[in-house]
Amino acid sequence: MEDCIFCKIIAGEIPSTKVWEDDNFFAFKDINPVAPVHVLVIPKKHIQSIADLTPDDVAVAGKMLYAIQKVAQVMGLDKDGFRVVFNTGEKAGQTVHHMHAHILGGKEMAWPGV
Ligand code: D5M
Repeated sequence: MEDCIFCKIIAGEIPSTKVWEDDNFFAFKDINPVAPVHVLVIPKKHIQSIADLTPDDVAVAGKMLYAIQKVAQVMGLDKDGFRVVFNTGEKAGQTVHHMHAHILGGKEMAWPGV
């Protein structure tokens, strides 16, 4: 999608630190990390947010969880644990309107964290 920074990252038009990719997803380091490991996983299809999913997106949404598992393994987080965050909409603090999962790890985390 035009003017979407994450679509431009997928297309290689904006540089990123890629950590993993397959046919449907792209994962790269967050530019403003809030944990020792902070990676974003995005679908290559432009979907604005969880709130915008349609029935046609159900397969990609399910595959995204499995992609998150793969990225957590690549980043060495699968043994100690990791947190997955989908900020969805303005009040949740979503600033980039291309659905993305934050994978956070490499430290002890408190809960609840809202
Ligand atoms: O999170 C959007 C996240 O996207 C935020 O943590 C910064 C990150 N971001 C924005 N631009 C870039 C680029 N160019 N590279 C890497 N990371 C980036 P949200 O959940 O929407 O608040």
